[in-house]
Amino acid sequence: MPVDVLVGLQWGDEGKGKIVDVLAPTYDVVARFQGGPNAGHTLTFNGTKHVLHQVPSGIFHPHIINVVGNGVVLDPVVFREELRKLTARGVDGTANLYISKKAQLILPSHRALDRIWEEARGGGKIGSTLKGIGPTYQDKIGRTGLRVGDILHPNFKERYNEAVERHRQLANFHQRELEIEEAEPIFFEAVEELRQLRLVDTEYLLNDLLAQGKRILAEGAQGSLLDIDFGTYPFVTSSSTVVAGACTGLGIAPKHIDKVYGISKAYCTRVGSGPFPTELHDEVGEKIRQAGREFGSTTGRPRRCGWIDLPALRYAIMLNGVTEIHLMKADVLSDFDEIQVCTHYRRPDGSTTEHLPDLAELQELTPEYSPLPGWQTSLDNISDSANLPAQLTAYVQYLEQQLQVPVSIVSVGPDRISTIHRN
Ligand code: 2SA
Ligand code: MG
Repeated sequence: MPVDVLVGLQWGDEGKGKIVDVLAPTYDVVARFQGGPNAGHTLTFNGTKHVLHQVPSGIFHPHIINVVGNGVVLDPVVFREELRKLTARGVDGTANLYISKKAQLILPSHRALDRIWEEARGGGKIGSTLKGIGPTYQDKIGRTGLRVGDILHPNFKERYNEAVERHRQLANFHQRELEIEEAEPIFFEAVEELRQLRLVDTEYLLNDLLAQGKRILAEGAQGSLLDIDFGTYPFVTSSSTVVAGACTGLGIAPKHIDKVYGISKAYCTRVGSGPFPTELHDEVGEKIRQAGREFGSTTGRPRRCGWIDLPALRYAIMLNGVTEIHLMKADVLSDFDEIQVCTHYRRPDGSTTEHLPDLAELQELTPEYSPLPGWQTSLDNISDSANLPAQLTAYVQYLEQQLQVPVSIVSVGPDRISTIHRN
């Protein structure tokens, strides 16, 4: 069963990009199955930091085929920018890159609508990345979207104009104009370049590769608690971020899926609005933000920070069938005398629950914590799990026992080499 899936177990930014980079050498294919330029996957090696948005994180390994699947929403302008940056760094991003003809296209008018709709929400803003994600998926589900394959047809411009006209009417509903005149010529230039790439039916490509015994790593974006169905709706993204999304977003049958890597920070963050039970509004939260450099890698927004949340992790593990956990950014907690772990929530009536309820109830819950001793020592230069401080090992073992899933990797720094494999 040669498809393994990697998903975030929290609200994104768990460190998925780094882990794909670490695991990539053992795979033949890395495929993105949902999301788009809202994602920011950070990879650090040989002293250089790279941030990828739409290009799969296998791109730095010349032997790997990288696939942008049908479940993705693709912005040709951002994509071209990413490929140019890679070229400037000596990486030929296009050599082994395939893009699904069924992926949805993000138009300049989708980006404009994202902003108009966010502004119209007033105090109830989602805190979207303003990359046009919601409006593009809305067109997809509404069966009015334009897909990558459509750029190959002579009537593309006509269909584009029809879409923009529809978007103009939606903007007018909010007494707003679209303001896309500057963006349009750049969009069409980028579409022209996209046309030169390998635009294929990636579901056939992937299943042919599977038939040849090739190994595929499906790279999730955002996190399980941002899933359109199971996340903290409506404060979610517009795609299926859980493992099931890999099947629909790539055209791969469930029987091919083997391992499910669940990526979690040693603490928790969220960027954008919405409930976050273990959020810290005090200096401890600020200390985590500074130590973890917790600022959005796409938008630069400060991320909200808090302690690890076991009920939320159990929920994500259940939804994804996680077979192993990778615990990220343990080094960020190196300077704390105590680490808090949320074990359950308390309701206003005094009763407790270990379930993640829906929005209204979630906002009324108070997290309850168990403290664990911190390790208060640097994790720099540790490369073997036997050399981890005893308190960190105890923390990891506590999580394993509470979550009933092995923690197979502990990450102790952003670099590829700061990765500790546990057996
Ligand atoms: P959207 O733009 O419609 O998907 O926004 C909807 C919600 O999903 C959240 N979201 C994210 N959360 C964490 N990380 C993401 N990627 C970037 C990063 C974000 C950034 O890696 O740092 O740079 O700000 C991501 N993408 C979407 C978003 O905050 C909304 O809550
Ligand atoms: Mg990110």
